[in-house]
Amino acid sequence: MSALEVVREKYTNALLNGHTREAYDIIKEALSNQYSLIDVYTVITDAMYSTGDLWETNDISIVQEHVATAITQFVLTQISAESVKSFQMDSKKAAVFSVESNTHYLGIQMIKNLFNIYQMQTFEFGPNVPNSDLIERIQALNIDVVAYSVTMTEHIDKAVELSETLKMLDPETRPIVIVGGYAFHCDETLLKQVFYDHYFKTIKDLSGWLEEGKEFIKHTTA
Ligand code: B12
Repeated sequence: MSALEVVREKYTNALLNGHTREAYDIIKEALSNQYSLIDVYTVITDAMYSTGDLWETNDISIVQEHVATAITQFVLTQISAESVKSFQMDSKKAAVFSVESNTHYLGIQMIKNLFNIYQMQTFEFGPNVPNSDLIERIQALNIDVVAYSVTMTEHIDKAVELSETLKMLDPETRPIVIVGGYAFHCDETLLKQVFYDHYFKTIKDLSGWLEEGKEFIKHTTA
C-alpha cells in the first residue's frame, strides 16, 4: 500500500467513525508532509466514493454517510480558508455551482478553491441552482468562466436545459463553459447532450488546464 493509500484509509476510517478532529488532523498532516493539495483532494474524493459504495450496499447507515459528508465539508472549508486571500479583484471571474436538481456540492467546493488558488475571483451560486436565475447573474457579474457539476444521470435534463440557454449567448462575449461531475464518470456519452468548452474528469485534470492557462487568468476582464 502506498503512503497516500494509507492516508486515504485513515481518512475514510475517521469519516466512518465520525471523528472530525482526527479527519482534520490527517489532512493537515498530509499537507505538511509535502502532499499536494490535489493529492489531498483526491484522497478526500476517493474516501467519499467509498462512503457512497458502503451506503449503497447497506454497510453503513444514512446517518453515517451524512456525518462523513459534514466532516468533509468542514475539512474542505478549513483547508480553503487561506486560498480566498489569493484571488485578485481584476482577474478572471468564475461562477461555480451544481446544476438545478443536484444537491451534491463537495466537488464544487474543491473547484472553487482551486480557482481561487489560481487567483480567479469566484462567485458561488450554490447547489441545485435554478436555471431560470442563472443567465441574468452571469451577465450582470460579467462572468468569464462558468463551471458546474452534474452528479447523477437524473440531473442531465437540467444540464441540457441550461445548455440551450448558454448556447444562445453571443459567441464573442459568452463565458467559457466547463462541466464535470460523477454522472460523466458513470457515462461519458452524457457529454454529447450538453454544451461545453471543456470537460475535466478530475480536479487534477482541471488543475493541469489552469496551470497551462495562467496568462489567460491574469488577463483583466473588460
Ligand atoms: C455525499 C453524498 C450525498 C449528499 C450530498 C451533500 C453535499 N453537500 O454534497 C446527500 C445526502 C445530499 C446526497 C443525496 C443523494 N444522493 Co448522494 N452521494 C453522496 C456521495 C456519498 C459522495 C458525493 C461526493 O461528495 N463525492 C466527492 C466529490 C468530491 O466527488 P465528485 O462530485 O465526483 O467531484 C470530483 C469530480 O467528479 C470532479 N468534479 C465534480 N464536479 C465538477 C465540476 C467541474 C466543472 C469539474 C471540472 C470537475 C468536477 O472533481 C471532483 C474531484 O476530482 C456519493 C458517492 C459518489 N460516488 O460520489 C453519493 C451518490 C452520488 N448519491 C447517490 C444517490 C442515489 C443520492 C440520492 C438520490 C439519495 C436519496 N435517495 O435521497 C440523493 C440525490 C440528491 C440530489 N437530488 O442530488 C448515488 C448516485 C447513484 C447514481 N449513479 O446515480 C451515489 C453515487 C451513491 C451510491 N453509490 O449509490 N448524496
